[in-house]
Amino acid sequence: MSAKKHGKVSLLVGMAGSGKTSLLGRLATQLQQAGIPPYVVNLDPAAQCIPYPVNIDIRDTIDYKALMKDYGLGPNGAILTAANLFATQFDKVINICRKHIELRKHVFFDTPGQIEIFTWSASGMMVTDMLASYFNTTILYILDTVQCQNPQILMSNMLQAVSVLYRSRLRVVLVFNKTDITSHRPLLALLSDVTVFQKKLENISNFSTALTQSLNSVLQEFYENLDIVGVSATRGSGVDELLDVL
Ligand SMILES: Nc1nc2c(ncn2[C@@H]2O[C@H](COP(=O)(O)OP(=O)(O)OP(=O)(O)O)[C@@H](O)[C@H]2O)c(=O)[nH]1
Ligand SMILES: [Mg+2]
Repeated sequence: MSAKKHGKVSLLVGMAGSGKTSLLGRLATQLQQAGIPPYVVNLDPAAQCIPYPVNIDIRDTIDYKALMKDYGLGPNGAILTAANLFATQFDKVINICRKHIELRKHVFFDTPGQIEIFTWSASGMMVTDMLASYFNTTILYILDTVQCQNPQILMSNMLQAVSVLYRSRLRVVLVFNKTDITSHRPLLALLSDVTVFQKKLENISNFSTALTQSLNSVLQEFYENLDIVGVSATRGSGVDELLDVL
């Protein structure tokens, strides 16, 4: 039986600080309590503290600060180089995941804060393609609900999400995080109704409002085919619903 029939692989991607690591911590805790601990891979070489038990950690094999020093790289260059180096060994990660996925229902991958390092690099693409060829793979695109109250930030996130979808051709679930601070529901109305979006933009006047409005109209078809969930990594609300859609 192919590995695609067992367990699910989820890649958590999103803008810096959207809550990828916190959400993964919450998912891991909840699944652990339910008696089905996930298998967890950290792909962020610059992660400082990780609130979940990690099974495979890029930091165990690659020291990105040493890369900065040895090759005269800046932080982003070093993170990208770390990702490239790790990608050359990714067949080993796949083999380990294949062994574990039959027993564990979920495998989660945390990704670097600088979203483009994962979504637009050759190594990010390679990792995504390899995972997709072996496992049922979903991209969880994490959004900061508080920041997305600004329609232009919301639209920037939507453009990222749509580009991740078209580049990876994988299923994308939009996960509005930090709903303990503010609800994501008004944003759903904003996305699904172009007139509501237009109204919200009327209060903001700068050169990009017309562009933002046009983009929203173009992306209507994209939203229709998406699963959208609101969660709070801090409080745990919505996490069961998220697990249901995975
Ligand atoms: N109120 C609230 N804060 C949250 C939530 N999730 C994360 N945060 C906070 O948001 C900040 C960023 O969280 P992280 O989990 O580090 O976000 P990240 O996307 O992994 O960050 P990078 O890896 O640096 O991109 C931290 O201060 C978290 O405590 C949430 O659900 N509610
Ligand atoms: Mg993180």
